[in-house]
Amino acid sequence: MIAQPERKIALWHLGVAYTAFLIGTLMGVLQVFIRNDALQLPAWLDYYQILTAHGVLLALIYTTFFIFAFFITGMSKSLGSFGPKVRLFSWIGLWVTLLGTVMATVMIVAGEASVLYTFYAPLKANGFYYVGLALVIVGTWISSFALVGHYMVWRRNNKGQLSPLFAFMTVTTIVLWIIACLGVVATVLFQYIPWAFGWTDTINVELSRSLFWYFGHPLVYFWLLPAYIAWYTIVPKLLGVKVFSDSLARLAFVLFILFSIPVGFHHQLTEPGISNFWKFLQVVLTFMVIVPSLMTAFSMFATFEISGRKKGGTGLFGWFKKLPWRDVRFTSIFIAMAFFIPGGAGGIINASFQLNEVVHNTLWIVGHFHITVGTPVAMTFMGLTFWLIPYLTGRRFTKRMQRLGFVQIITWSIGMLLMSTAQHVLGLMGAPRRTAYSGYNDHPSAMEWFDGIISNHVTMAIGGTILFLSAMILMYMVIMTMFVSPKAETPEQMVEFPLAESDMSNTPKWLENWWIWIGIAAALIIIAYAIPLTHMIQHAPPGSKGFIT
Ligand code: HAS
Ligand code: CU
Repeated sequence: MIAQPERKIALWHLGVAYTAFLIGTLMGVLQVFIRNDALQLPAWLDYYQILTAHGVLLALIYTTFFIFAFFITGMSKSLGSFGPKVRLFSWIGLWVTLLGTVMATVMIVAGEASVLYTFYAPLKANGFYYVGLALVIVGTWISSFALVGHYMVWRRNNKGQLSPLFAFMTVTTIVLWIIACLGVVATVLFQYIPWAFGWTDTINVELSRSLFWYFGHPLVYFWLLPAYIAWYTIVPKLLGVKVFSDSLARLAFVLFILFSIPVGFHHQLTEPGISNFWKFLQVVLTFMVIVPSLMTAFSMFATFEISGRKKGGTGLFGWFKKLPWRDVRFTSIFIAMAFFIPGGAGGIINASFQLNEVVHNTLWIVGHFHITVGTPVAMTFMGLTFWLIPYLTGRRFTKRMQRLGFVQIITWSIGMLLMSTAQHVLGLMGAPRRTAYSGYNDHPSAMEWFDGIISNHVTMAIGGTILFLSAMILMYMVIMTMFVSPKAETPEQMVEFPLAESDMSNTPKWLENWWIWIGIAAALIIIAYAIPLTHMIQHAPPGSKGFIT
């Protein structure tokens, strides 16, 4: 059991995370009903406002607070208790991030920031919305430095040793996060804030988007890597085996530092102002960043197979039956992984220069991110929540809760399957995204397109409703395990932090030489971005004044 102060910090993070989750999922279900014309919003609420709240609260706030709760618990578990400074800075980080969150949320609720979670210029929000976002980033940096400080103390006390896998992966994710944030910090501080407060009249739109996506793509790996940490370090424990390969796992993570940043143009393939050469270069690098995910898939299959064979599974798929399906901590994560197969394949389609023309700005993309961040990542986090909260509160994870857990993950899977399949198909038929009104449903001939069972806005709404139900079950479980479930009294009732053993005897030491990786990453970033960004500044068209929806 980790020390009480860390438990408290982690629980506070989880409390904020699930408050954001509650509001965010409510906004989600409103979303699919409006899309279906089944709901007319009252005059004081607007489609873009709830879409912004949905995106910001789930994709940015829920994830971030959950991730830090997981990191804080895992770092204390694997490296030992935090010193007083690390604790202090973790608290300050929490409060600053929370302050920023509240500011940004108030602005959204007040209708002053209906700019969606990508806050593309020339859509313009109240200046305090951007200040709120900046505080969120600063807060996460403070929390990050606290964790890195904890790691450095450990390294000083354990000279020449490789750090435990959990800590290594946490630091990798933080390094990635800090480098990624530089882009969004630059655009928010030097472009959006002066523009929103009226200190400058116009904004360089293309530059702001490019700096945003410099951050926006690695942002998705900031969500994904904590899920991968669970896949690599928690799943083997649940299966009763060791980590398949410590060095493979570390190498995969290091590759994310190298290749996840110089790829942001794959979100801007349809935009003018960036020449094809730079788009193509970044597409090539995007295909490089697929490699560590394929390595992860390989590792997972190897882990399953080793554990299955150990339990007597024979034949090509015999191991499959031997997996611990009755353990909701495992089954949740397994389903999450399974969703990532089509999710990742969709990503490869998006990244393919020409195919992007077909799917860009359609509901296909919305389908894509609901089966990447919305299931592989979110459902891994749910599977972790089941034991993380009772572990931190010292309460039991009762049989009844475990059964509810199954209901929760199965409803989430069915809801996502219906909703995201409908979104993918509708997208291919041309249904646009990021828009309240498409007009397609009005035209009699177009009606037919959208009448298929899967390609139907009703399917999407049914999926969305099931998802909301599932979210409410999860909220119930969160509240129970946080405040109500009986305290664990016997050792069998105690919930453990299932951390697998990792054999580091063959792991090369250079994998933990951060300066090598940061250096190569910086070089790749400069190659991919220096010239096109300079062009955007030198040959900028007249700036844009800004629009408020
Ligand atoms: Fe993406 C747009 C390309 C991964 C999230 N992506 C988005 C947006 C979001 C998002 C939020 O190139 C929308 C942004 C917006 O609002 O405009 N994406 C990729 C590529 C990958 C990828 C190449 N995306 C993610 C992840 C996300 C995420 C991860 C969140 C966490 N994405 C794009 C592109 C766009 C885009 C374009 C812009 C589109 C446009 O035009 O606007 C890759 O990283 C994917 C690699 C993954 C794999 C899968 C490996 C499989 C594994 C599972 C193994 C399973 C097991 C279980 C072991 C190759 C690891 C076995 C089970 C059995 C049942 C057998
Ligand atoms: Cu991307």
